[in-house]
Amino acid sequence: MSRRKGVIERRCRLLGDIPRRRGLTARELQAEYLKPRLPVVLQGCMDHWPGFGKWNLDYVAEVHGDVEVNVGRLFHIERKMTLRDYVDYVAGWRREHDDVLPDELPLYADGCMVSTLPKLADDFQIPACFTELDWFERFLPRHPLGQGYLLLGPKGSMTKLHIDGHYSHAWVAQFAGRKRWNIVPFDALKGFFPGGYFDYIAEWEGIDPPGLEEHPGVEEIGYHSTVLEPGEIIVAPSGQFHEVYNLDDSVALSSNFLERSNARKAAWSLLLARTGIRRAKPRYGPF
Ligand SMILES: O=C(O)CCC(=O)C(=O)O
Ligand SMILES: [Fe+2]
Repeated sequence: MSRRKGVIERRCRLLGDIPRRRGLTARELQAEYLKPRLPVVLQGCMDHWPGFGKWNLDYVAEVHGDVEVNVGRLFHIERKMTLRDYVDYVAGWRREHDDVLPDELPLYADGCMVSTLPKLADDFQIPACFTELDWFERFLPRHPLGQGYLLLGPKGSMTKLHIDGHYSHAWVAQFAGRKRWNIVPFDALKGFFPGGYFDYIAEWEGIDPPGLEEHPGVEEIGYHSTVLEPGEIIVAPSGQFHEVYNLDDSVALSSNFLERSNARKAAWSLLLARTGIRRAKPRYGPF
C-alpha cells in the first residue's frame, strides 16, 4: 500500500529512531528529555490501563455513539458528526481505499475532548511522570491545552507538520493502531520563520513552512522518526515540529503540559494571546 510522506520525510535527513525508556521518573524525564528538548517514547506506562487492549474505534462508538465530535482535515474543522456516524464513515472509507490511498485525505476526528466521554474516564491514568511536573493542572486546570483529547482516524489520516501551542510539551498515548512520527526541533527550521516561534503558531500552524520543500539546504535538516506502537507514549518536548501519519486505524489520547523548563515562555505566550497582542492559534480551538 502506498503511504503518504510529509515534507520532512521526503526532503530531510533521517538522524535515527527515537529512544525508548521504561520506568522513567518525573525528574529523569525532566532532566534527560524535557529540558534538553529531546523526544522520547515511554514504554510500560499503559500496561495496566483498563482501556489498553479495549479501546478501538468500534468500542468508542459503542459506549459514546451519540456524542458529537468535530471532524476535518489538516486542522480545518469541516463538520460535526456523532461518533457512531464517524466510525461508520471510517469503515466505508477503508472499504473503498484499503489498498491504495487516494489523494484526498480522510476526515480526522482529532480534537475530541476526553472529558466529554465519561465512560472512558476510568480507563486510563495519566502517568505520574507528567502529573508530578504539570503546571497546567496546578495553575490553569481548565485551560483547553491541558485537557486530554482523543484522536480517532483511519489508516491514511494524518496531521501536517506543526508545533504545539504556547511552548507546551505534548504527549500522545497510543491505544490502537500505529503512528509514524517525524520530529524536527524548532531551531532547525527557525530560518523559515523570521518572526520566530510565535509567528509560526500565530500564522502558520499546520502549514508546511513556505519554501521548505525547495530550499537548497533542506537535505541537511535532520529529523528523528519512529513508529509509535500500541501501548507506547511519545513525548514531544516544547518547540518540536512534528508530522504524524496513522499507519492503521488509530485511537490515541493526547495532552499538553508545562513544567519548569517551558513554563516561563508559555506564561508569556499565554499572556500575549490573552491580551490580544499576539493571537496564537493552537490547534484545539480559540484560546
Ligand atoms: O497523532 C496525531 O495525529 C497528531 C498528534 C499531535 O500532534 C499532538 O497531539 O500534539
Ligand atoms: Fe502536535
